[in-house]
Amino acid sequence: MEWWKDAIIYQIYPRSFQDSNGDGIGDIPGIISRLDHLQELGVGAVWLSPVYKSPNADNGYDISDYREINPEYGTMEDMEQLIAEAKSRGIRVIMDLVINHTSTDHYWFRSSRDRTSPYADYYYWARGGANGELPNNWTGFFGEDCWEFDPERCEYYLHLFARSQADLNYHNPAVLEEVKDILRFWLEKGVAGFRCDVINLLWKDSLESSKKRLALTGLEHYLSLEGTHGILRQLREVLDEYNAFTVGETVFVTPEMARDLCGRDRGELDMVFSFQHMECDQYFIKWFKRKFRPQVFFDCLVKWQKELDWNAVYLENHDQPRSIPRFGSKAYWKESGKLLATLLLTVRGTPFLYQGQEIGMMDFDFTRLRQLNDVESKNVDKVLRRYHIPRKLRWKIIARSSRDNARTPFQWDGGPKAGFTGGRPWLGINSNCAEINLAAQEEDPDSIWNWYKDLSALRREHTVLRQGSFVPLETGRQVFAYRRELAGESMTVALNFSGQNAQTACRGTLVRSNYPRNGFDGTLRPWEAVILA
Ligand code: TEU
Ligand code: CA
Repeated sequence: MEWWKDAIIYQIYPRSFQDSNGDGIGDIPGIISRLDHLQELGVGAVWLSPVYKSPNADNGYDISDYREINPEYGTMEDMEQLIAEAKSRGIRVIMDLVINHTSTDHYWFRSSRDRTSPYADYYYWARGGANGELPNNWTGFFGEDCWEFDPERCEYYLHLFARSQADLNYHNPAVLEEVKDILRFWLEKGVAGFRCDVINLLWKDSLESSKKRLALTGLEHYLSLEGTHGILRQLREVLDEYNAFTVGETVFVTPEMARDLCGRDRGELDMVFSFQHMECDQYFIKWFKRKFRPQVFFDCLVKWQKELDWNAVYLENHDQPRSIPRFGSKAYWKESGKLLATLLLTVRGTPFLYQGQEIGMMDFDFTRLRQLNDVESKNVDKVLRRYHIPRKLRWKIIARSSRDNARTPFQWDGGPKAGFTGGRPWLGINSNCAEINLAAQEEDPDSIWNWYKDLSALRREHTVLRQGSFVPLETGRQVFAYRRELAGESMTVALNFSGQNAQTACRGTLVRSNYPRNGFDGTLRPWEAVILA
């Protein structure tokens, strides 16, 4: 059995986890000081969002040196110490691998501006039209054009994300060799694997214009193409030398595409992050929100459970708003937080838990754009302004979907700086930290934190919760129920995604409920989660 089928993986957004030196920025020594917290939670691995050298246009997803630690996060010695100290607690370290693009500060890019340099073809360079037209009509992920003119080279370069994130050109085999070396560098240091950023976009088949779309015109020229599969198989050869693990972040992936990316016989990735269940409250892209429909969500989860034998499961990450206000209920904060925990830790697959989720952290309480840091939110504001959308509406659209919702500092205690820093935090701390914080929840046996710890232990105790098959039972308007089965043992989970009582046909001996009760008769209280044997 692969270790990652037994583990819970915890995502750390280093900037917001724990500051150790009072500069207001989370760092690696801060992470080391909190390893006991992760051990208590029973996690088998941590995935670190990027800690490489970066000018932070996109908080580390714009890398300027893959072999250096960004000084604000610490030193290479700190990183080595983190790997060692985590290991001594049975925790593996997974790095974020961002290889679709580099920062325009990377020396590859700087050299690439010179057409005679060995790096000249490391990126997608193209000429525009005679009348100042861009090389093609593609549009980027962050709401801006995806071409930028470089006065030195007198050509445009492609950037699917921010202007300072230039896409690497994998038609040039030297680029892949560079990436392999980077993999070896980190695997030699003892990291267990990689979370591969937008990995299904690597290969662009041509730079031709496409049919105009509402968003992301050009997508069909780079979404999960054969060229990408070839690259992944070559990377796998390096990864296999170290028995390393990979999870791909794969935007717009369908189950069919996912099977080609992480099927056991493919020799590519081990699992992928699907986005489909995160799209149940939106029209096409996240800026067009609609009411969350639980049944659509359940059906989507069931579809993925059926179509893939194994995959990553998640409800939060650093790009998504928090899960309780989104899929749960503010009024039933504690109950719905525990219900979502139950879902995450009892469906089949490897659960990924995002920092703060284990204490039920909520979306930010900012009231104006000025308080945000996210490059995506700022770009989208510019676009909306271009369409003369009034300020109030712009803010409403951005506040609901901004990635900064999940990026506010971790709330360790109820103090004014939440135990995150002694200085001025890089991003505002949620004022609810007086009520929602780890210290308070440690004291309270009935807290979300203790529920996570308890379920994590339950999962370790019962093989059926990790390895058992998934049998869907009910996907109604309120109730999601399923059974896990393994060699005669079985466990049933029933979840009420509503603020009203609900009926389920599930019966059995009560193992857990997020309400105090002795037995179970089929009536679920508001946002109740039960596990039955
Ligand atoms: O995200 C890729 C991605 O397509 C989206 O999640 C995106 O961030 C946005 O929410 C679309 O509306 C990955 C990283 O997770 C993200 O933090 C980076 O900004 C992005 O790639 C570029 O590296
Ligand atoms: Ca710091």
